[in-house]
Amino acid sequence: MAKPRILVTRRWPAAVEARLGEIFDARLNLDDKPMGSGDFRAAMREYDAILPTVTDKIGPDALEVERPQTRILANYGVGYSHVDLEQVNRHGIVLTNTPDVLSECTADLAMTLMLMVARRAGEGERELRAGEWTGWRPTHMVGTKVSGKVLGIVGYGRIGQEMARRAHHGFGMKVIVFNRSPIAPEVLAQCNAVQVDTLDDLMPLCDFVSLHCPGGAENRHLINARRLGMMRPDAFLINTARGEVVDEIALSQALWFDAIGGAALDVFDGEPKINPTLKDCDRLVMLPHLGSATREAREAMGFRVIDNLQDFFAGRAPRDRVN
Ligand code: 8YV
Repeated sequence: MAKPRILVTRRWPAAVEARLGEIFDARLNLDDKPMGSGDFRAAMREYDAILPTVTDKIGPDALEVERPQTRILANYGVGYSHVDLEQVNRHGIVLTNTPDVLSECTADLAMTLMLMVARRAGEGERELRAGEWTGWRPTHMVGTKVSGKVLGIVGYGRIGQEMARRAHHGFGMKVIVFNRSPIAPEVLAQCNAVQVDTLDDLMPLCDFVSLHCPGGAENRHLINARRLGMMRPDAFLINTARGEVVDEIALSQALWFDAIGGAALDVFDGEPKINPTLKDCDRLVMLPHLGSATREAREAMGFRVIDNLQDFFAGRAPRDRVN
């Protein structure tokens, strides 16, 4: 039987690419550039499976193909708000993602951001490298203590729970949770967490608010001017979820006017373009979407995609099917 033809839209870790080449008739995008909708439509006519990432905007244009050859989109990543699910379903295409394998690393990065913004690590490194450090003094670059503070977690899925574990067991933080559906008491009890009914209940209670919910239309600007206004003036916002969850203009205004203590972002609306209003903000840490960027997570994500494809082409239900 002929091997399934698959298109990998970006470069992946070498070990995963090698394995893909053994199992499938794999075409790698050697340019490693994001695909446009025209290229995506052409690929839909040609490949049995496409393996996209967050940089492939798979909207209605990209999917406007009569009777596509593609039967499965095996996304490299857990979030899939870049895929138009309605159109994918209309074509009867299966969509899978890669949960679990990146949860720890993404939570590690959210902790990194929380510590960086509270302890002014980015500012400190910039000052030192610029040769502007004049030496130790009691009032130099004084930040905010993290240990023992109140952390609000928005979205208590796998990554949110990993964040809670680190914050509670490692840093003695008190964890408050907002999640659309109720979380089982035994799961909350693992971190002595308390679930509140609404996001409005959570915002004013926290020293840190960390976002771990999905992106997409439903959560667009969940953190808006009104909710930023509910935060304590010394509180910090952390986003490792999706850029669109935060109204970035409202956030830059909150930072300019000292309405909140600071923010740390790993994801941006319309990334890799950065809203210019953010670039001028002090007390803002920005990283280039590094949540899952460890050797371990990126390899595990790739092998998880392979598991899903092997199940699919063997006629079994892929474990990470999302539609
Ligand atoms: C991925 C992510 O690396 O998995 C996700 O949802 O945000 C990232 O960590 C990226 O999306 C690649 O598709």
